[in-house]
Amino acid sequence: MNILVTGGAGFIGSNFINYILSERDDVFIVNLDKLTYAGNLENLKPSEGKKNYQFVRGDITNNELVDYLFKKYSIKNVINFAAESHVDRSILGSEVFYRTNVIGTNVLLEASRRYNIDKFLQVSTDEVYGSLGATGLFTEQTPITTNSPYSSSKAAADLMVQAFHHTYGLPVVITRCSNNYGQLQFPEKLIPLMILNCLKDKKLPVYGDGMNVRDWIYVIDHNKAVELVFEKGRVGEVYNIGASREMANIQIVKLILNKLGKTEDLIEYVKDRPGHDRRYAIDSTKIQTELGWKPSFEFEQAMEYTIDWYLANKTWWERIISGEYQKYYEVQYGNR
Ligand code: NAD
Ligand code: TDX
Repeated sequence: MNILVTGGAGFIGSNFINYILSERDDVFIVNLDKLTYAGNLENLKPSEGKKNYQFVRGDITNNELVDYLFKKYSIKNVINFAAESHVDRSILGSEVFYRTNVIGTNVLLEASRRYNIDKFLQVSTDEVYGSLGATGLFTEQTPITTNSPYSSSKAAADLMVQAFHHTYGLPVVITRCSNNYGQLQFPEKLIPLMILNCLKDKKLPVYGDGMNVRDWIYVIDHNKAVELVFEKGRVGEVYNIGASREMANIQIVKLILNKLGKTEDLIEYVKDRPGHDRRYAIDSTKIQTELGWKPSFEFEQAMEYTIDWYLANKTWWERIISGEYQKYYEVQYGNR
């Protein structure tokens, strides 16, 4: 089975490819990734050199390239991870978010239609459902309500994917997952950012009152769910993915401080993120009852692996933070 995986050099996509290729030899994966600031080929060391793996550097918005790859590799399946993925960056500048997340998805859908593919899986997010109050959960029926340029670009892509199913009969499935954590996550996101700042005794910038809630899932659990939906999900359907682990941001920060033996003086409450969604929480009953998925990693344990991974892989993150990321950090947080 030939699968075009896009964005496979990023956090979730590289964990996906490494996981799939360590488990299966009935797939041939072409990884199309632009290698933006977030893409890192080092993430794919375990897969490099495998005969059923091919990396291609390129942009999903490039029609000619995408067409060429579908033809050359007889692509019959697409799993679209490629995206601009960071909410704060979308607030600083939205254009590239719409270009990659919307136009890029359109290019992939058009090629999928031309080549009459068997399955198109769109990797989406719970952020398309907007924000919850103190109670309630997002189900697949929750109306789309987006608040950031990032989430609106992901929602636009989801609607387009569904339109291609309704109009052209393209065999699509969509997954909407909650916040991921784990090895290889770019240190602009909450958990790796706080781990690295702690290790360097830098202030920990907590937005607003620190009481915004996210529902955390270990990246491998997300990827196993993506694999299952890809294999067995009903065409045209949306599947929520989440591990029912709601945490206020400040609880996450204190857990990291505690594990690294640092004190709470490092915490600094900073100006809130504009339009900051208050709470996300996923109801994953559908994937559990229909496809038999359930998360297998326990939160405290998987957070422990994650923190240990950053401790053991200093050269990985030092190389990252010495480059482009440093400029972004200064714009976002000043010289803290
Ligand atoms: P990431 O930012 O770590 O990786 C994104 C990858 O896409 C990078 O390798 C980058 O080089 C590549 N890319 C960006 N623009 C591209 C383009 N125009 N053409 C080709 N490649 C391009 O993101 P991530 O956290 O791994 O997220 C992967 C997907 O999962 C995204 O679609 C995101 O919306 C979704 N998602 C993420 C989370 C999360 O918590 N991180 C949760 C739910 C859903
Ligand atoms: O420095 C920070 N301080 C802080 O308080 C950062 C980077 C974040 N936060 C807060 C904002 C959020 O409430 O932590 C929470 C998590 O923030 P992010 O890691 O930026 O994730 P979030 O905005 O929730 O979006 C993530 O989950 C859904 C991913 O980045 C998206 O790609 C995914 O779709």
